[in-house]
Amino acid sequence: MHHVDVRLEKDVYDVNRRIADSNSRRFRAHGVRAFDLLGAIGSGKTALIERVVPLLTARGVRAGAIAGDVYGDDDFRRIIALGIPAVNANTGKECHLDAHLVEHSLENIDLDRIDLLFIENVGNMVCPTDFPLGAEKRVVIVSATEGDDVVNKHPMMFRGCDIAIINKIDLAPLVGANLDRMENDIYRYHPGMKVFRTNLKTGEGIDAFLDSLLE
Ligand SMILES: Nc1nc2c(ncn2[C@@H]2O[C@H](COP(=O)(O)OP(=O)(O)O)[C@@H](O)[C@H]2O)c(=O)[nH]1
Ligand SMILES: [Mg+2]
Repeated sequence: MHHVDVRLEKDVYDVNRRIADSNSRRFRAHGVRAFDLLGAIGSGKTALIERVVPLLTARGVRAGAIAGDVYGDDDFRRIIALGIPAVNANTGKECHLDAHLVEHSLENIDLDRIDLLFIENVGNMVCPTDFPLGAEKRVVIVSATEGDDVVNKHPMMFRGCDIAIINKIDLAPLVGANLDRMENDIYRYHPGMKVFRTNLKTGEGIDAFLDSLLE
């Protein structure tokens, strides 16, 4: 029985990987750069999209987004308010997006009308790690209010991502979070990782992040 379970799990990952590769080819065929945004509920994934989209528009980059959530359209509404094309992707009860759901969402977004696609994953620090979506880079956002041990508790998340953001730095003093500890924990799990500290309420730190994202 145990062998069957393990086998099944491997198949699920293999199927996801194949569809992710196909998504990736599709993005490239349309000249779209896709980025997977990961992090806990409330870490600042949607806030990041809200901050970055006007900067992209100013650079002549047309953005679009897939809003991934278990339920509802709260994020979708915030993204639509930015005036960019967006698709709402509800997982129902799954704690992560998968490549197939992204493939399906792409039926409702015209890739020829955008240059860049944000895929906001379901708020979760564990489940999404095993499910690549076909994005060029994975960005993980943690916030000071999650506790400065949050990085240490999630090695797989930081190993699997390309860029890390430590957000809500304005609140660090209020919750007693040691930002240096968070950053050092990131380097321990992922030496050489690109790390940015942001306050998404004010936009502090966002330009440096954006340069790195687009490089
Ligand atoms: N003080 C402060 N609040 C923030 C910051 N970034 C996001 N928030 C707030 O945190 C809450 C959750 O942000 P949201 O982007 O919805 O998180 P998501 O669940 O990861 O998409 C919202 O009320 C944001 O306004 C920040 O840097 N500082
Ligand atoms: Mg959100």
